[in-house]
Amino acid sequence: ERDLLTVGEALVSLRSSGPLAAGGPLTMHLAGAESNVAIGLARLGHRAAWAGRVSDDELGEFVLRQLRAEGVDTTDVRRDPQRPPGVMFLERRTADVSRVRYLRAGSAGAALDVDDLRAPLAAGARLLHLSGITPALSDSARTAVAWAVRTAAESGIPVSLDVNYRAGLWSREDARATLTPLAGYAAVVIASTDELDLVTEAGADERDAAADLVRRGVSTVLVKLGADGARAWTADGVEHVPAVPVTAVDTVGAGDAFTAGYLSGHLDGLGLTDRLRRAAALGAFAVAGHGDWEGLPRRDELSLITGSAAG
Ligand code: KDG
Repeated sequence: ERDLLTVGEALVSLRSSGPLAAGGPLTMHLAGAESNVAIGLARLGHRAAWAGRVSDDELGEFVLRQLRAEGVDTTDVRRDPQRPPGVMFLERRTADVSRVRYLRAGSAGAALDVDDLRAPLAAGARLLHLSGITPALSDSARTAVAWAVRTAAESGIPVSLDVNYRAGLWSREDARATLTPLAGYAAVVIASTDELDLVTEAGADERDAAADLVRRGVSTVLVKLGADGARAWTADGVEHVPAVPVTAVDTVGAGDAFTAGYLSGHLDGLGLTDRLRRAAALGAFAVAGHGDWEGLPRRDELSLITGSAAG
């Protein structure tokens, strides 16, 4: 059985080391919040599958080859001969400021629909991971995510939902209307502090938002605090984990790494404290290296970053 099934859009990310308007070399990478999580888990030895649509061209082939090279199961990926790849530019505008520009409207990945998900859901998994990016991509993707969440809940597959609000894709009002009901089906909800009001009607106060989610059946609410670590809210109370101090060179992908570490700990049967420590360790690996996922550890590397005793 698969440990993790995740679904979303994988993107071709073109990274610049300076302002895009000035041109200059771009390097090509695989990006995508859910595929980042799948890679994080596969690196740690879990059986992780990613499902979605890719373009039926060289760029779709690039996406698949990257995932396969990382040991991610791509059996259920569909190739769409009609639609282009989803592309993003990641522009390093200054040393501290990066900007994202998407060319993904009408992409293969955005055309995801329920039929794409029947086989992977039927195959089963110990966890289903989704992000709030996918339902922002199209009506059919929104329907597909809602269907997957309900189907998983009915089959007893715990769902984790990372809010991952992307202002370039939809308004906060639309995100809230879609994500608040979905969150009620999730076992784990992951959000940064400024995303909590998108999964509850209880407002932006962290304690109130977490309490509302727990009341609605969510087991664990993970609130990401960046350099301050994270807090986990459960029916038993709240627990804080500090970030592991490292020299940060690139924070993109840190949230996905955090999620992968947490879910890895869950799959390994660790208690909450050790799950959080593994999450913090993976977040540290992600920020300490360039790229969304390239710096993530194999299992034997977990102890390279101090504080990550959760190996
Ligand atoms: O979490 C990192 C992602 O933001 C990046 O890989 C691209 O999935 C992506 C998105 O839609 O922004």
